[in-house]
Amino acid sequence: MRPTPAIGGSRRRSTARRSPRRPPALEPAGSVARFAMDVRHYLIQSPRQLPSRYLYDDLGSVLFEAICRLPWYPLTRAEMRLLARHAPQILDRRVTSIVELGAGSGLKLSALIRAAGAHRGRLDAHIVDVSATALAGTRRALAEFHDLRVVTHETTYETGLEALSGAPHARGRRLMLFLGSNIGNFDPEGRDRFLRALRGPLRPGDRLLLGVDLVKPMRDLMLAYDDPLGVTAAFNRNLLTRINRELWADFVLDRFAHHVAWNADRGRIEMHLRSTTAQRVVIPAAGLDLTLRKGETIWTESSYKYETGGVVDMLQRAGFGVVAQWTDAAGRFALTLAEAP
Ligand code: AVI
Repeated sequence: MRPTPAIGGSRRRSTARRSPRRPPALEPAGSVARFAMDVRHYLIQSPRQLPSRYLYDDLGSVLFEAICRLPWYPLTRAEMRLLARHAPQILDRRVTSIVELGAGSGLKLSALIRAAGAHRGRLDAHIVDVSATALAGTRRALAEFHDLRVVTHETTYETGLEALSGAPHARGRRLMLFLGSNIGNFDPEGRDRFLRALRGPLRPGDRLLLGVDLVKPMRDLMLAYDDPLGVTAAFNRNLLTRINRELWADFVLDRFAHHVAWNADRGRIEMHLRSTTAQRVVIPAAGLDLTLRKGETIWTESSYKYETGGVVDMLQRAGFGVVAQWTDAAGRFALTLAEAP
């Protein structure tokens, strides 16, 4: 499961509020009532939008795993290679506890542990994810390491971080992992807030490993988010299937096109669903009856891309010192190891 980012600022041509106030969080994240409340809140914004965290129902999570294998989405493979190459430095014997936020399939953590080999010592691993399916997959991926104690936390990052700040911390270094460029799905304000929250439970000497996708030629970015196989389009449109299923809506999928744009001013890829015709959509469980114009879009995700220096700056602003930064040979992706001073 991915992070729970707020939707980013509005598009320039819009007169919309930049960061719509979130609806009150009376319902636990993950409940259908909360989903209904968020769908209502965000779909009546201008421009219309939906929080990207809802892309990851069971099918959405599988589609995302498929995206990670696409030749046009090199991020995951680049990150895996960097993790394997630098594992001995990342995971030396001083690390006694790992916290991974949003582990997905657990394959990255298992690759890191395997590559660290004899350089590592005994470890506890705390995995925080809202998806029970993702946590089960992570447990399976980590089962081969008999000396690893795995504790799963089925909750949001925020609640997981709060729990960890109160938890007793064994001697040794805590290493927090926030990989896959999940940070890219936060708007800049939310990102800075979240990095400060990550810093919160860390003691001096504890570390954060942050995986971030870098700015690259626009053609590569467009292919990564609008792949020729249409997997990303399916991932995007599946959100409408989810709303139909969970909130009894009547979205007709083939009346919405996957639309991707590179917003150079803000340094982000935007994913939208564009209404291909004038149409009415009813979402009974969200109390919505919408009239969409032909060409009107629903903004479903922002994916910010960074320069290596920008990553260092954002970590320093959040109270970290940078220990090391590695990029792949093509300069498309960066892993940054930061430390709480
Ligand atoms: C999870 N997140 C970092 C992915 C990204 O690249 O923003 C989600 C994704 N959206 C479309 N393709 C992949």
